[in-house]
Amino acid sequence: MEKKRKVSLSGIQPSGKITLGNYLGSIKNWVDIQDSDEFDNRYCVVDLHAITVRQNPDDLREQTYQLFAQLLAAGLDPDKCVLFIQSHVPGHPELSWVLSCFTMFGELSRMTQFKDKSQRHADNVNAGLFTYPVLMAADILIYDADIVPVGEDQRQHVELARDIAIRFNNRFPGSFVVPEAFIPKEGAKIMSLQDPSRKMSKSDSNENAYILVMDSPDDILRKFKRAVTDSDSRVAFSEDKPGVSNLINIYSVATGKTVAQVEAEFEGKGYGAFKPAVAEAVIELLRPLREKSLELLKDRAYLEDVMAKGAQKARDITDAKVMDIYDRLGFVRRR
Ligand code: ATP
Ligand code: LTN
Repeated sequence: MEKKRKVSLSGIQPSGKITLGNYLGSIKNWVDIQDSDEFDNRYCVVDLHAITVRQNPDDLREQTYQLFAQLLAAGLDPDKCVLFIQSHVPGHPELSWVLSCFTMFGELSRMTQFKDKSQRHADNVNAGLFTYPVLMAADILIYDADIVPVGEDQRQHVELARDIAIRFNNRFPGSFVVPEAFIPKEGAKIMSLQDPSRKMSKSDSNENAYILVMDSPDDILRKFKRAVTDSDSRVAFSEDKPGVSNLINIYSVATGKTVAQVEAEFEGKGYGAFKPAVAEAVIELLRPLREKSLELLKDRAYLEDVMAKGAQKARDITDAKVMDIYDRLGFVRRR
């Protein structure tokens, strides 16, 4: 009998335009995991999560198309992975309700993303923002995912998904696989170019703080030239030089060189040479992605076709899982 492969699942919100941080911290790893051929892969655009903060409907729809095109352009292959839009698969919110009855108020209150976002959106601390991690747990557990490739900031949410799975399994043994976060060593936390103590975030109000995957080469060069660095001009990785360390990290991931190699390459050369080199490496890294995305976006019918096929594959898996969980809970079977 063919051995069952382990499952990798992840999601990304269409809450804006994606940054270099999103690409290096998550999407690039999804593609690497897919290409390693060791896992069954499921990746989704989590539009249900995006409405926990107010979205303009036209923008949300457009951002969803754009993000979907970028995932394909980055190398996700619909023949090798199940790629879909979360709202096309009703099993996710169905399971989310069930899991919310196995999640404690206190657990959700401790989530740092909730605390953070409820401060940033103080006028709209809605229940969805609070139960966001439960829907994320449903995204993960419904596929019996073994690994969840995400950036460092999502570790706490994956831990909660584990706790929920363990609690459910204690009452109904063997219901869910207990997942693990899969966080890359490099690229897991790309920092803001304007304030290297904060992560690069697409919702930053200062557009010089982030590089977008769709930024033009001129914009990328300009933003790196303006990046905040430190008072001396040595290209060296150290805790007291967070600005230049972030640039070294980016250059290292973009070129595949080690930190030591990067330091050696720019020994005695200073930021004047280093910043344009980082920009150049990132421009070349993102160029194929940007060009392919623009091409894919011209053919909406093709994108919609890929979305529909992905959703169908996802529903085949999730409908059966929801039935199994409903049976365990004691619900009368629907026909
Ligand atoms: P927002 O700014 O709207 O909160 P975001 O930029 O944090 O959004 P998400 O959609 O929440 O993006 O995250 C998508 C994925 O990208 C997650 O796996 C997350 O861990 C990863 N990620 C986000 N920002 C970074 C970053 N600066 N460095 C590395 N990974 C990141
Ligand atoms: N919370 C994540 C997005 C997300 C996710 C998921 C990631 C939603 N569902 C399931 C991994 C697995 C974020 O904000 N980046």
